[in-house]
Parts: sequence; structure tokens; C-alpha cells
Amino acid sequence: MNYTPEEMLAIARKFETTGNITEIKPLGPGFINDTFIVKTQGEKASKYILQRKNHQIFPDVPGMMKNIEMVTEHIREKVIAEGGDPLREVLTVTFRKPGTMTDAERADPAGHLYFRDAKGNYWTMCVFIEGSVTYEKADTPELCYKGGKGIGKFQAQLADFTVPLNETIKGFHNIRWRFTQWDEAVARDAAGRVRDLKEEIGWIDSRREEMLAFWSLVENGTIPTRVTHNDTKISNILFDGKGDVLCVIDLDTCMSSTSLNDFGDAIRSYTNTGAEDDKDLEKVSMSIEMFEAYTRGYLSQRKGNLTQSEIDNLAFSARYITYEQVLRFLMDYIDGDLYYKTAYPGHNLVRTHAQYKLLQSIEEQFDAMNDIVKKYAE
Ligand code: GN1
Ligand code: MG
Repeated sequence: MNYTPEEMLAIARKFETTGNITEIKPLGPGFINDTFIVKTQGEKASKYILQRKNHQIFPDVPGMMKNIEMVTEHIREKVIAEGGDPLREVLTVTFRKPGTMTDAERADPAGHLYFRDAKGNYWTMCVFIEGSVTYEKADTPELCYKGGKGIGKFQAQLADFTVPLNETIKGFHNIRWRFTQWDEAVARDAAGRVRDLKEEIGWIDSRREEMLAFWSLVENGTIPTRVTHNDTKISNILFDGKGDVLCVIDLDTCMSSTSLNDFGDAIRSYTNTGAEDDKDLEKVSMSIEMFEAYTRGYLSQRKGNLTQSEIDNLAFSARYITYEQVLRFLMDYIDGDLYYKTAYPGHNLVRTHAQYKLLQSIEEQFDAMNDIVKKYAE
């Protein structure tokens, strides 16, 4: 990221902010995009989130932004109809300043949603929601319960959204496609690391069939597809000061998939007693108490609207997504750390081990998880 303060200011000024921009500072530990907070001063001072979207990972940023615009507009209508606050309970995308747009940008149906700079990078902006809080970790069952309710509500708000969305990342949670990428990565062995990874590769191989069997249920329509978020880790949710969910952020991966992904990915994050990249594996496990709280919150919003096949596979989705995450971290390590930002050499392998420990803990508690799902689905 080589941008001078002057260049950053010029980029931020392409968007319709109120007040004069006074400060642009990096924000948060996102693994994919670069995120900044923009402060303005003046009568209508406000804060904004400026992001450089990673177009290596999201090849169609305009298509992605169009998805985000459509989805947030749909939710906004719901929030207004329910008497909620449309500026706090859904993300607001900040448009380009019309005077800064070229004719080509004006002709592009997504042209008002992003700015492409001279280096070829894509920038987008949205409004920062004052008083919002994010968490890297769920410390209480109450927070899990509220997070579950928040994702349940998000899915409910989008249940009647019928416009087809662009597929922002091909086969994002499609394990069949992930295995195609995996087999290629192992064969390529780009970083020469495969010979030291016999044990870890064995973890992936030994579960391949059961994961494909689950995905077959999606492919043959037994499990329906819906509009889903696909990246529901706790840090992608904004809470208010009381711990209630305000809205869901990071809508980059919002597209059509199974609702189970959102449940599974949240469980992977909310219930982990350790960190996603904990070096101390003793700390990593799934808390069944947190699982129960999240499930109770989620099903309070969704139970009458899910199919039996979704209910039956809800607990398994935590195994599926956590397994997929083990595979994705390990695959990136094998590839030489190209996808995820890493903080130190070997970070992706540390993540792999920590997520695998979590997967084992989920597997061990699978029966209890199914019992909890049954209890709250009734
Ligand atoms: C990435 O973008 P971010 O940091 O919220 C990743 C997720 C992973 C997650 C692991 C587009 O999420 O799929 O589960 O890291 N997002 C993308 O923490 O790959
Ligand atoms: Mg993301």
C-alpha cells in the first residue's frame, strides 16, 4: 500500500462526504481488503469507512458493489417498514461525487459505487455508524445469543430478495471447487512445503468424502440456496453499546449459497475459546455453552422458515465451514501465502493448526450440538 497522505485525500474526495476531510487512518485487522476511517469536520461532520478492495481476490469489484447496493437497499426498505433507523440498522454506501466522475464512469451502472485509481486499485466508501462496537471474540453467551439473532434477522430480511446476485468469488463455500483448487495447489507445491505437511494433508484427505456428501445435498437441491452473507465471523457484525446487533457489515461475499454457511462460520468464530490463530492449542476448543446461546438466538428468528434439511444439517455446517477454513489456510500456506495477509512467516500454518484443533473439538461435541439444535428448532 504505497499511497501518500495527499493521494489518500484525493481518493477520499472522490466520494460524497459531508464536511471537510481532516483525517484518514488505517482501521482493523481485515485479512483481505485495506480499510481506513475517514473523519470530517464542519457542520455536518461525519465519519466514513474507505476501503481498497482487493481485486486479486474479488475480480469484479463493480459487480460486487452492485450486489452490496441492491442488498442494502432491500434491507433498508425492511428497516423503514419496521420503524427502525435506516442509517444505523443497515450499511449505507457512499456514492461518488458526480462532479468527479468521467463519462465512462457515468455510463457504468456501478460507476457511482467505486473509484479506480491510476494504479488500477478499486476504492469504495460507506458511512461509519457512530457508537457501534465490534468484537474479535465473544466473551459471553449473551453476545452469542444476540449475534445469532442478528444473523437470523439478516437472513429473514433477505428471504424475499429475488434478484440474482453476482458470484463475487467463484465457488466460495463450494467444497467440490475447493478440492479442485486444493489438488492443484498440492501438485504445484509452489513453495516447496508439501513434503513437511504429511500430517496436515492427512487431516484434509480423511474427511474429503463426508464433506463432499454434504455438498451433494446442496447440489441436488435437498438443501436450498438463499441470499447469504458467507463471512459471518463476529468481527463482521456491528453491535450497539448494549450488545444488540445494529447491522451486518463486510457484505463483499453476499451472494447465493446455503444459509448453513452463515451459521457454520459464525459458530467457527463465536464459540472458539481461543483465537483463530492461537499458538497455544490448549486454549482452543468449541464452547458448547456459546454454541447453545448462538443457536437459540439464530433459531428464534429462523425456525419457522428453514426446511427440515437445513435444520438437520445445521450442526454439521460448523464442521463443514471449519474444515473448509483448515483447508483454505493450509492451501494458502502451500501456495506460499498469497491469499491471506500474514503477520509473520508460518502464520498460515499456525492458523491451520488452531482451526484443526477447533474442528476436532466440534467433532467431539457433535451429538450434543445436534440435541441443542433439536431443542430450539421445535
Ligand atoms: C476473511 O475479509 P475477512 O477478513 O472478514 C475471508 C473469510 C475467512 C476469514 C477468516 C473474502 O474474512 O472467508 O473466513 O478471513 N474472506 C474472504 O478469518 O476470503
Ligand atoms: Mg470479508
